[in-house]
Amino acid sequence: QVRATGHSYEKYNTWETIEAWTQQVTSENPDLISRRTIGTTFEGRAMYLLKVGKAGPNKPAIFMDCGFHAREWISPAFCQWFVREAIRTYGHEIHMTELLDELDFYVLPVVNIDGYIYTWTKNRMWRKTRSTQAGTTCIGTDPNRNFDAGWCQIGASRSPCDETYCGPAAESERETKALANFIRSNLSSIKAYLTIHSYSQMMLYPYSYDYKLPENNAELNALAKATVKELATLHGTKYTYGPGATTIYPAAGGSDDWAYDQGIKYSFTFELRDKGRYGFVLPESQIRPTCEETMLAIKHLARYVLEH
Ligand code: ING
Ligand code: ZN
Repeated sequence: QVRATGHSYEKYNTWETIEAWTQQVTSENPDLISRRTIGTTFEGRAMYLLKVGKAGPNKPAIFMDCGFHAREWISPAFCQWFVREAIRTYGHEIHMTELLDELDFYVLPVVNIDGYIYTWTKNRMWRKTRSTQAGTTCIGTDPNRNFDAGWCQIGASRSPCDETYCGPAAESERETKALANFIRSNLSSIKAYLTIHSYSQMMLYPYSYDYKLPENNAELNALAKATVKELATLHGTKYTYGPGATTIYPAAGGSDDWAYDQGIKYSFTFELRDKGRYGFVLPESQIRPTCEETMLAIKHLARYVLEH
């Protein structure tokens, strides 16, 4: 099943191929894309972050990451698709042109690179990082239980062998530390935080670590409602939306809650297709329709953020 090389937007790509793609897409589009390394993974791989937008002074930014959980392959596929659509339509489609003229998108194509590779080589259903620690033979922390937002208080496990292990401390993972450090360093520009997961077809906003509602709950609810309505216009795909704790399940340590509490008032988790028929093993034939409809959602959201 593993292809030696050859990137395709309509196939799932290996990390090796995605890494080469980050280099190529950057060198071929220097006026729109720059690449930097924000850290390294537990196994020592570089974490690449793409900045997508037309250069300009003091631009606001939207941060989007993919590939928190190793087995959610449609997520990295979407980040790649987003970058392709940005470069393909800039200067041709007025909405994308305006977005990239006025905003920068920070795109982190795969957060949990070590885990992603493990799903290609050893276990397709792996979720966590691949970090080890003294005192246990169990491997990995759930990166979406590892942020400093009600850390490990609910919907997370303190047992290293569990799928929702919160880690020995908040930001114990090199991957979550790198992401959090980047966001902390760029808080003045980052207006929205988006994190792409699968599956369930949901658009979630804070909080997940508590049943309390965010201060701008009414606004986030209206924005989510309009965004999922836009998404459905293409193929009729239905999303539910709402605060994480009551819409999916209570879970502490998530990146969206943490980003929100850092002051990023538009913070969302997307759970892409499907609703369980294929689950994490979404067929490659669904990459295109899933990414196309998700593009509508992200563009709608970005436009809203730009105007508010
Ligand atoms: N779902 C998310 C998870 O990490 C989530 C749901 C979102 C939890 C936001 C906490 C905060 O469990 C998937 N599919 O990973
Ligand atoms: Zn996930």
